[in-house]
Amino acid sequence: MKTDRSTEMFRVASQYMPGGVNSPVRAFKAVGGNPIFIKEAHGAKVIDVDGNAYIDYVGSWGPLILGHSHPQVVEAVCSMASRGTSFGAPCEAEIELASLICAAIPSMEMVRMVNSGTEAAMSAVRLARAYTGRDKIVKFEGCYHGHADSFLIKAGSGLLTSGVPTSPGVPASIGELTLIATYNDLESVIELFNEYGKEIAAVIVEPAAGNMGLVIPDYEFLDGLRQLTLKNGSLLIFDEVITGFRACYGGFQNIVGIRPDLTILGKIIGGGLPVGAYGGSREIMQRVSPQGDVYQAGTLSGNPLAMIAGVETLKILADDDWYDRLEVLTYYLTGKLKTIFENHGLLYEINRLASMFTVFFTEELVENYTAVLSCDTQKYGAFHQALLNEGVYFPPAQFETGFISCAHDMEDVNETAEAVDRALSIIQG
Ligand code: KE4
Repeated sequence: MKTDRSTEMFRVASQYMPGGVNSPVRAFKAVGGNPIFIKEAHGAKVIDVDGNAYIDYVGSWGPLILGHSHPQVVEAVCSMASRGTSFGAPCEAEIELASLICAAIPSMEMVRMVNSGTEAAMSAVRLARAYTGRDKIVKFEGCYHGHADSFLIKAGSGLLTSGVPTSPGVPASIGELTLIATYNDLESVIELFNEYGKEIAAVIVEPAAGNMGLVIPDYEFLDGLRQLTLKNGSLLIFDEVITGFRACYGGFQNIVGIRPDLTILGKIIGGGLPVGAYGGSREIMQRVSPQGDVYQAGTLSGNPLAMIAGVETLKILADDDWYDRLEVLTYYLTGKLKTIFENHGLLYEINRLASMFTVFFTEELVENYTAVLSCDTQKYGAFHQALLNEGVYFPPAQFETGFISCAHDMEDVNETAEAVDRALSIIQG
């Protein structure tokens, strides 16, 4: 692929923005080479500034479950924009989106809209601390809940990719309030509750972990968290920023049948525009200002463009058998990839859940953080670069999740499989 314009843009961007990007994982540091600059995107494809088209499995890191530039979403956003982009006052679209979310996720009796998953996660933790009168939280190695100080302790996603799971700049006094446990290891949580039980405000967890690459939860682990928090008067927070409306029309909680006290959403509910949300029981949520005393605010929270994009996206997802189609297509893709990797002598692990998947460059079963760390990230980098040159855009980091959209079809999947076969031949030499 000729990518001269991307290379030049990256050079200029790097003069104005740290690392030439506005979010670290986009910089391709984990896979080598320069990031491609995207000019436009339609359906399952992105097109870079040099005119190269790629089958896209990043999907803007999850929001684009319908595919890029869905006509109904674009039309709704353009129509709204012609009537205003932000009012700093209530609008009907907020009610529409809030009611759709609460109807789809029964544990969310009330919801507050914010502008990112980070903002939703930090607000939910503040609310849990106020509601319980406690300060400590439990999070899991390799899970990522955005970049608020409390979460940048042994975090996943870009921190894991950069090899700095705990970020500088987080005061020790804050870090000490975040207790770390091991994903899918209930015993590691029991030990923390035995020592700090009555100090723990909340356990925050990705019910299916997407920031180590995709790690599937053990049901007993999730159910154990629910029992432990109930027993100790702590809240259980499900971070469904990735899984919300991705695994089904609602939360992953709808599938596992576990009712958390608070849920965090983002990505899909904004249809590709900046959004986040947190919600839970009426009893807990009524503590949020101005109804209650727990302060949280935002200039663009509930802005009509993100709301209308989210409403349109959820309405489309609700009225068809999209989730069945996504499941079948993802099953088909990962089955073909498994065979192709084996044909190249690579017995790699491929985790799949609904329309999420990760090819782990390790032969170990990947059920926890330790197994994730056994991945050959160098080889993943070479694979990513070779695949990009074959016109397929996988996540530019081993510790991220790939996404299939409603716009992908069998032709895309077959083209992808052929491209993977060629890329493996190239890197295997
Ligand atoms: P944002 O602040 O990026 O909207 O959401 C933070 C967040 C919270 N919780 C979960 C489970 C998340 O996955 C995220 C953000 N996801 C990453 C990708 N794994 C966003 C991509 C990026 O950081 O550029």
